[in-house]
Amino acid sequence: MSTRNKGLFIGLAVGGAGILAVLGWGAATLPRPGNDLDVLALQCSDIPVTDSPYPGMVWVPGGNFTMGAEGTYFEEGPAFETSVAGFWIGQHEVTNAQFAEFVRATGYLTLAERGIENPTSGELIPGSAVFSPHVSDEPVNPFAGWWQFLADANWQQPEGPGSSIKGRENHPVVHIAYEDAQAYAQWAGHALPTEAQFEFAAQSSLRRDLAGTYQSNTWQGLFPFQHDTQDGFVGTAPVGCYSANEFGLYDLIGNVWEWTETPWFSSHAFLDKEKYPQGYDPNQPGEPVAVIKGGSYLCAPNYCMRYRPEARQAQGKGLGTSHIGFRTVINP
Ligand SMILES: [Ca+2]
Repeated sequence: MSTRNKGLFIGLAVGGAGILAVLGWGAATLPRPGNDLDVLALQCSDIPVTDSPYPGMVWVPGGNFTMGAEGTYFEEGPAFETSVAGFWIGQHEVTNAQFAEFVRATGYLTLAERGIENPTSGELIPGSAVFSPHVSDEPVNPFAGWWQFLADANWQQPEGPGSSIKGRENHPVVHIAYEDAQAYAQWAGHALPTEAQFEFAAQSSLRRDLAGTYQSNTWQGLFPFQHDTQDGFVGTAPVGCYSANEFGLYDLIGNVWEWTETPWFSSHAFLDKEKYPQGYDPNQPGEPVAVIKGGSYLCAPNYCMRYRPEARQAQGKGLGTSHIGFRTVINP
């Protein structure tokens, strides 16, 4: 095993529930899945300014709905009837520009900047997990090679040293751990959505419309080997490139996964929820885990059909990656 692949086991939301990826440590030069490769980049329209007391927020009237689904992935079931009260929610994912404003105002350092603990040495190493399907020469399993723990990767340099968010100001911020998302939300006087709020708001959000036109930024082709980019993007897209849903919300499906404040359990019917206030994922026991929603630019039909409102994924709260971001809500 190369030094790069010395066993750091971290659960990553890459598709299959609770995949354990073996991340290498290092500062390898990676292909840059940012703007450079967005060969078909769409002309993104400006997001309309809403008539809202909270800039950038849209009112979602509450209601009853069927949450969850059956027949696709186990963790989405069982479906059940529930309701949510009305709430305000961000029109789009929090962007790099918005997160930069928060950092300018507070001096906040994200978890990736402060350091992630190497479970082998106990050392704190600044960095994050970057999707990099071609860099791992010794994958322990076919999934492991897709992710690399890259020293000094963080929201400001999403592909590590030498990369930047210049030109990506309107892209969703990534490499955001749960506490980072929560810190931003608190600063703004907002909160993170619950899973039910996200799912309710996303009900009319689509991957593709009836004409086959892509309505969200996902993966087309055989993941992770071939990306046909019919939706216009390889990596993240600027927020608002696709049609808004019935509530006027963009990119709930696709682009980046989004944190919710809801602890993760492996099904809606999990019995011992009170016993695990920080959630429970058998693939990473003892690790606080939250539900992330909406899927990302890496979700493909052959691997991760989680570009659907009812889809859900476990994510360890201590790790953001290059395909997880967030948006916020205001609960009146
Ligand atoms: Ca999203």
